[in-house]
Amino acid sequence: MTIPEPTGVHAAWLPPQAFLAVGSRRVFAPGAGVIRDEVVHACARHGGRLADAGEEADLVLALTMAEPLPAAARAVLAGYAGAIGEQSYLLARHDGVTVVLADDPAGLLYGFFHVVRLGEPAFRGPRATEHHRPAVHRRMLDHWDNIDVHPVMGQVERGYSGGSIFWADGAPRDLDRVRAYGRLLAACGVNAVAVNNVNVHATEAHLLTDRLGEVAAIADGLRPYGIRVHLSVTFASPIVLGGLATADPLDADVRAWWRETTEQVYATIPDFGGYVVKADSEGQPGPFAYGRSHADGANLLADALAPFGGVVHWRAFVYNHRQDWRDRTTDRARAAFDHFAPLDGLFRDNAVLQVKYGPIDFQVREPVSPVIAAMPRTRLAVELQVTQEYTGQQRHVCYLAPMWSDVLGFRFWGDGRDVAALASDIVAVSNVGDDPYWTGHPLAQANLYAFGRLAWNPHLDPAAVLDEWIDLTFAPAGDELRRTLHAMMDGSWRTYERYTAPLGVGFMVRPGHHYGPDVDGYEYTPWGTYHFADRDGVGVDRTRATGTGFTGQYPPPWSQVYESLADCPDELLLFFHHVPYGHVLRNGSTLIQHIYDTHFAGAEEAAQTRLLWDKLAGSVEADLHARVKERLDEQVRCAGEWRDQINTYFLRKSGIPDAHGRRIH
Ligand code: GCW
Repeated sequence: MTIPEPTGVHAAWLPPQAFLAVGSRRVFAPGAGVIRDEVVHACARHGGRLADAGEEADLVLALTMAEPLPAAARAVLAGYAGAIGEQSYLLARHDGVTVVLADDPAGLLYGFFHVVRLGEPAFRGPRATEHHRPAVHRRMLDHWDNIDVHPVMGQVERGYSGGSIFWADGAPRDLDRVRAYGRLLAACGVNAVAVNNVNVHATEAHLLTDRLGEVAAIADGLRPYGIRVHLSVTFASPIVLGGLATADPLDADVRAWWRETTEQVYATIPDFGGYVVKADSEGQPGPFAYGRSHADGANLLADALAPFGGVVHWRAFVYNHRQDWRDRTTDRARAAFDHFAPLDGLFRDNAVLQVKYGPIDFQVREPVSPVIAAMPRTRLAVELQVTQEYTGQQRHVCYLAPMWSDVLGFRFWGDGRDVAALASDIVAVSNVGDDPYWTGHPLAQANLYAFGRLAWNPHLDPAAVLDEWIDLTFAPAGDELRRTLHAMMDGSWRTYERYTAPLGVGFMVRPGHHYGPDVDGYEYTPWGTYHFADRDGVGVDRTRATGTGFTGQYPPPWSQVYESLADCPDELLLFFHHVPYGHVLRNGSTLIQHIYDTHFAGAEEAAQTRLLWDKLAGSVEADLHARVKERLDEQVRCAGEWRDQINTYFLRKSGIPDAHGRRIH
């Protein structure tokens, strides 16, 4: 097989130069497959070569069961007591040889890319044996791709990188791009992909049956990279595709239909991963129509998948999107917990409840969803959003790894277990499309890379992950480029937070497309995303004492911390409390002054970011520089718009002037 390097498509974090250290060595890589191809390719470019058995090598990449193993590898294995395990690898230096050993091809592939990432240092000095294994078994990207171009959402729902890499003009695309994607994902540790939108429209429903061949082709493209394919299905499939009168999960014909259909799927794709389901959510069909629970719904599919080792990812994003804004007792933040916590223990082992990281919807700042703490007897997936729906839509620089690191490292209790430890899968909505840079904004590639790396090891430092990405993508990256990219990206999530909705209150975006400011855009709509600003204050009272009681969904100490106006962290204040403008924050500023200050500062930071990039003209590739520059121009414009709309809105509401007398309109 050749290395997929589609023409006209940016190499992202796998440019030829990133393979210099490996490709200039003598490499012993027995066995056919992707790794051997990679080594041959890299060596042809950089002057190294494949070593034969018995020959001296600088790098050994071998499965533990390979025969014969070179002496260095045998020594490393003999010196290591434990088992290596699935998807895992040992890395060591012995007698001047760098050794990677794994029990399975996936583990070896991850080990190979680890050596690529390390570059020259992988071949220097001694290195005691390191055992690398992923924190969670499944690290998955969900595509919200449609086959058809949806009249409102386009081809990729919430996609900001062009069309789908899987389909164009209603038909499957050439697989080269898919293979290149698989290669990039393997290099950052992702091992599962759901290929289509969770809002399953009429055409896409057929991927489960008569268009299954298209899914099989994608699976063929991704399989060599250790990636399994999953499919979003509509809960109404028995009706829509099977001609049955019902989709009732307890109906015998419905159960038989899913069983037989799933058998066909596995007959076509033996390593198929499973189904993803958005049910009873934003208009999608689900078990409620039949008076059944979401456990009934999920278990129906889990039972059909179980004989083949498949899983169903059942999304917990269930809420009333037709609520009356006048009704202050309904709180969208409560919905997932209210629906699902009572069902803990009722889901099958191969049903994975997929929970968005926050209780509302991928906002720039939310508390961690209390559902994650409430379901100890249920397998959970934590869902992140790499596509920047609410974080600048890949027009703004917004490096999200610091946010994900906070979320995955959050501890509900004092016992050391963090969110990552509670999750069996880590999932995110992909930000990739058929754009030549993959992600629209070239710097948004870093989010995709960082997602994979943090899903592999949630405790990695986001700045160190950024360094990895810089070193690979811009190999060889000079100090100035590295410093500048850190200055632009490390704090970019907080910068975005500063110029958009304040202190966890969320939304304030234009309804529909969700880009740019519109403070009251959602205030009198049925969507449940309100800020309740009036002349005296702003924020949502979610306390047990006087509000919606959402704070009670957290275990102590958080149920108390969030309940208390004095103890609630500033950055989440307006998520949990309705607060007067004169309220003094823990940082010493009044609420209103904090709003003004952060919005002036955030917009200014965006302008500084653009200046930093301007200075890099000539030191990065011209097209890439121009693409980022064009996006930064828009970010600066948009950040100014946010600053002015938010500050003006609150000045007019409160009548309280800015202490520094800056211009507010
Ligand atoms: O954030 C919202 C998006 C919808 C999306 C939904 C979901 C796929 O605005 O476009 O639908 O979340 O997560 O299901």
